[in-house]
Amino acid sequence: MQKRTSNSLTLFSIIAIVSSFVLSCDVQPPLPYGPLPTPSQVAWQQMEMNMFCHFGPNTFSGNEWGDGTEAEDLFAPTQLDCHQWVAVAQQAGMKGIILTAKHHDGFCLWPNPCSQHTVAQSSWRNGKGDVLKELSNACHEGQLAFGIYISPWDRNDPTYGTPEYNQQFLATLSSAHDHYGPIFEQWFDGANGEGPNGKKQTYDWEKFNNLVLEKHPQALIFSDIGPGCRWVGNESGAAGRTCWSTLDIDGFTPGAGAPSTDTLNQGNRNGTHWIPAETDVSIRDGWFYRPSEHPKSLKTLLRIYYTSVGRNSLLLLNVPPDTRGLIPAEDSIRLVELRKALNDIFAQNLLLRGTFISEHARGRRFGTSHLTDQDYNTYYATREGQTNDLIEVSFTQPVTFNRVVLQEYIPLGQRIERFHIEILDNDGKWKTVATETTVGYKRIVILPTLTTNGIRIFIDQSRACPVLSEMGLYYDKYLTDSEVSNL
Ligand code: FUL
Repeated sequence: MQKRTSNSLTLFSIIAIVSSFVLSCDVQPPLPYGPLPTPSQVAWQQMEMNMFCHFGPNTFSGNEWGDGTEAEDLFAPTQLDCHQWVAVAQQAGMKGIILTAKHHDGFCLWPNPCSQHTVAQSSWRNGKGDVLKELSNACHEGQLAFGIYISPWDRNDPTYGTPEYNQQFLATLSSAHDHYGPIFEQWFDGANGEGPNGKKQTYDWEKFNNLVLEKHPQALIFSDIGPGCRWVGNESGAAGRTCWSTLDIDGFTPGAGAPSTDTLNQGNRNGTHWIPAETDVSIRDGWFYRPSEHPKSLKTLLRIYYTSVGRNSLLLLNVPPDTRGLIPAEDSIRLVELRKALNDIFAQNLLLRGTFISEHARGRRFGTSHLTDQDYNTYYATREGQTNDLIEVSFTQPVTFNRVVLQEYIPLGQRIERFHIEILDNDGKWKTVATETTVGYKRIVILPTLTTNGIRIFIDQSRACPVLSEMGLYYDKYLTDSEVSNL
């Protein structure tokens, strides 16, 4: 009897040891893969939508590019109220605002001591006005992040086109970065035209970047090639349907030396650096306010949302203040409509009504329950080395949907490179309804409206075991199927 007990105990211990070994193998988090985002890049991507404000002499002249000869007095907003800009951004659900502190015309919206072409030389508020100060304070109060666009191209500065200009530009950067922080994003325009003396400048990008990061180590630097985030390659609001957050930058520069716009649009599958795409596009035709222009329709803005945020990119939507220094009512109304539509569309994840099974879950700790828990930091994963998978969800009552949302947990890298979606047809057969490539931080697959009792997501190819934070099925009643058929 004694012997039998000890035998069963031994057997029990062996089983316990083996199963705890198996379980512990299963419950280790997945290993990171490839280039990884910094915590600031992850936080930036989670902002999803920010507001760009083009404001300056062009607001008053109606030009898109001033030539630098504009009189300082041209800049004369009559009712500037940056709190109103912040309120509009908040209502739209945006998380930050980036202001054109200096556009190509060289005019500085703050009293930059290294320039003679600034608000201090204008009669506006007797030369005591400072838009950077007002907006950075308003953002701070409204808990929005504050960023600055400062154009290296300067059509006013007499030193432009000489090595002296780079020193001058560094001093300008210092002035803006010393007084209005924290700065979450420095936006460097790649445009590089001629200065007042007809010369072009060779920019010292390394020094420019170093200065920004010295002053604000958390800031993301935008340029055609980062290093924080990259231009998406167009100004029409569309990231690539395939969109890697990784990019090869060795041997490239911002501007004329940048990779092709197609590459910027799609990233590089084997890219050496994590440089996610930012989609900058204007709510109106131009970047600056013009009374003859009007905001895009709600449907167009929704499509832009799908082709930017829905394609692993951040949307930087330009909303230009007018000559009063206020965002016109028609733009703010449109943004409220956009927010309401997005809230409606994504209010209800229909997957919550379903029952999940998956082929290769990495144990319960990384099981399918995390896919719908609305917590980005918990995730589903397959076992190490398992680079394809099938996640099936069945419903007792049919569901009607037209959007599928997938989110990878990007702190561990971007992995998925091919997936397809099937639904259960009326005749009980599985039918493929989408075949796509990358996922990244967020991928919204646009489908015609479908009603089904089952859906399958096949991860067909992944660079390492797939790691998915969230998954959702939604119904968008704002756009008809034909209005999104080309997305
Ligand atoms: C471009 C500029 O030339 C436009 O005026 C605008 O500022 C846009 C965001 O970037 O390169």
